Amino acid sequence: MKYYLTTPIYYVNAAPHIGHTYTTIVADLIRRFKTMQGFEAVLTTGTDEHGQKVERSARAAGKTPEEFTTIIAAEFRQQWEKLGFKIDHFQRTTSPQHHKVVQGLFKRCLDNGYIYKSAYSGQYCFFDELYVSDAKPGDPCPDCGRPTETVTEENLFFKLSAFTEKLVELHEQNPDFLQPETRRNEVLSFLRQGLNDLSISRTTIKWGIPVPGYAPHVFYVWFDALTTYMSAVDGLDLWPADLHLIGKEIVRFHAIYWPAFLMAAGLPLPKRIYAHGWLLFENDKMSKSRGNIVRATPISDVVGIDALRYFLLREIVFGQDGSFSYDALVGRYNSDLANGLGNLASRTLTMIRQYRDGAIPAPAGAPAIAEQARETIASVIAAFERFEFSKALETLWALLSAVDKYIVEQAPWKLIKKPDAAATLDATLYTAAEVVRIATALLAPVIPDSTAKIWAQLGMSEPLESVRIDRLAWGQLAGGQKIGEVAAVFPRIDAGVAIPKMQELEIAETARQAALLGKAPSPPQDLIAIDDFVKVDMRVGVVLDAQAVKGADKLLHMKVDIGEAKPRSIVAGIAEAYKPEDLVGRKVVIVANLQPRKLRGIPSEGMIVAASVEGGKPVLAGFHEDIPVGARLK
Ligand code: ME8
Repeated sequence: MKYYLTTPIYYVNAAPHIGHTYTTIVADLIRRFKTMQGFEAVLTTGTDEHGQKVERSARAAGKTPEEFTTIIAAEFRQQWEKLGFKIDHFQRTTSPQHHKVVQGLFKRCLDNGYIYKSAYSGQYCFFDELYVSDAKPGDPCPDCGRPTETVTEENLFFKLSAFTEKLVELHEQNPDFLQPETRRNEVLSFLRQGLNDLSISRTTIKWGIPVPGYAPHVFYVWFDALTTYMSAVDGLDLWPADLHLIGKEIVRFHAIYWPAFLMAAGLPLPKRIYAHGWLLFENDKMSKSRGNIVRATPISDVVGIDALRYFLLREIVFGQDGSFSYDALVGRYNSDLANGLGNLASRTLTMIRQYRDGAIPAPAGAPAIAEQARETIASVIAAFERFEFSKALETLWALLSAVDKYIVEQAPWKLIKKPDAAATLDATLYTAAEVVRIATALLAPVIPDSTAKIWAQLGMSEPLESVRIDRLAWGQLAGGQKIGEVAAVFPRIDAGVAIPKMQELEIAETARQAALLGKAPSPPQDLIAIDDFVKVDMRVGVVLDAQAVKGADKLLHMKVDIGEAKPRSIVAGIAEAYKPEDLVGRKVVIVANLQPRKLRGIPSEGMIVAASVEGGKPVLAGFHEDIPVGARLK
């Protein structure tokens, strides 16, 4: 039985970052999981290479669109290879075979009467030579900020409006077609407002697939891009896809346009679309413009791809937005992988080596643990099926904790000293080893490299990838099996060393990718180390008294209590923004370890912290919640 799944095909006007990696990790996980369930699982990803923006990026890089797209497509492909993803088809929209399939799909829609010619009016930025979709007359160009102008050209239109009812029916009758539920509700409420027809060609753009019989029209990006899912497996009997994995911002294209195109062409629809949330970086949305994008390879170079895979899948509830941070990544790794699974595996195997000469004892297990393991197998598989990865991992770790506790209670190191406790010791070691085996098999789709190592240490002869996860049962670990060499699979990570290293590699990787895109690297920021920051002693203070300073319009002289024996005398240039009487009793922030100086003859023993914009008045820093005087800012 086949299981065909896809990721979005990524735009080549940016190089791969952790957001693209996130979707691809999940796709790789599902592919591995389905394979372990006995499916012939096939994964397609690729690159979206046409359109005006790509044409412009190529020009900016001093390359032809062909040269430019080839470089960036190769970059995506190499990254996925380096990260160990099992990709079956990497489809580029510039491949001639893809062109043929797009043109074929168009022909079917045309023959079925769903295509017509009409005038298209849209907002256009002449400076950037770019159509700005969803803009109104006069709206600024999102790239350069110049006002857009309305232009009219003849386009080919797709009769999307004819599919409103059918699409409502599709989503109403198949709640699984689009998940999670929130996305489905959004799409249904959008559909119920009715759909407009869709322009699917352009004559102003050169870099695209020619519309057959309508030169000089080329396909507008989405008709071209979505068809990749079919063109990648053309003639392989894999359509319809079982799953399209996407990010939530492209739901409309996948859950409305794509099924409508396929309905118009009389072709089967994909079975399921799952739209996940966004990855935020330290609580801010990752985006190119914010410059807060992180790349996966510097992380995998330092802590390994499995650390990143585990973190993203455990920390983020799949479907919702979630944050990435280096601290959280290292924290999760140390607590769950190094101390959790890694420690359990090495402790168990070391005891088998020491107490039983490296041979797994005969099957006999603690009934309570065996029962929990049986339930865990069922619920982890069910959670994977529902794409509830964090829940699956949480359930599995509950089993690992139960075994840890069980080992401590049984205390094999004491049992070994009691001649009549041999059977109990055997049962204890078997129970622990069997849980390690089961956990390793269940985790293989999530952390394939590390589980393969643990599998080898357990002495298993069957390759891990060929284990049938759906036939996993308690008691399959063979007694007498000789374990392999024991080594730590998840050595503890020192955050103080690993995080700066990842950040350093990230800077180098950003520069390398910028060069690839033909962009000048952004000027290096003057970053300070945490040690520099902690030198600044900032304290919460309360203003006890404030007076104007004679002959100085801007200055106020304050007495500020910062929790010391004597209030500080502070002179600050805030008189234009604050009246002295309004300041008394107010909590403020003071830099307490500045060298004292005199202003207009008055000693100033610190600085009051305020923010201002160029030419604007200062605004004092303060707090929404109460905080005692003297508290230090960190
Ligand atoms: O939209 N968090 O390509 P794209 C989570 N070419 N996922 C993210 C992410 C983030 N911060 N950033 C990117 C396109 N992604 C079109 C798709 S499909 C026929 C055409 C992932 O390069 C996520 O899967 O902008 C998102 O949908 C996709 O990358 C967008 O990639």
